Amino acid sequence: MALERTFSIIKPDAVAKNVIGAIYNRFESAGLRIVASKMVHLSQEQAEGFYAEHKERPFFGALVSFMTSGPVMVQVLEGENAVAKNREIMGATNPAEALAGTLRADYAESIDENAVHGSDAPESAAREIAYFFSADELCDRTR
Ligand code: IDP
Repeated sequence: MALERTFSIIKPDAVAKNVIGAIYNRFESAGLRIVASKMVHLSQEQAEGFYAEHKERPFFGALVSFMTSGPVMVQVLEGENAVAKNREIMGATNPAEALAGTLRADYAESIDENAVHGSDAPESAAREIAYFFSADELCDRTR
């Protein structure tokens, strides 16, 4: 299995609930290593650019407004099968459909405010990592 990197956001609702550490613990317990991390308060331009693929969706305005409503934690996670593993830890987009024990089942209130983001494929992971981090901010933790 290949060592992979994925991009993750702890969204404003989960930051406000003060569960950053609890969520990091889930990542680490599942064998994912944090290789870059920072707290940012997204500008409208940053949020719109990040979610550009959803520009035509009816929920786009609400999504951008939510994502800029408070600070988020952005991080790069590394491990075997990191993209799929993080999606599994997160649970379904709609917390009402998320399996018990997933982050969204435990920390999200609704599909609009669903606690975490995680890349859905290695290609989007590479794009999303580069959107927030320069190459020299990514640490080597393989040794
Ligand atoms: P994902 O975050 O599980 O990958 P996406 O389909 O990529 O889900 O959607 C991105 C984000 O847009 C979701 O996490 C959620 O916050 C929001 N979203 C998606 N679908 C809906 C919807 O039907 N209503 C409101 N918000 C939605």
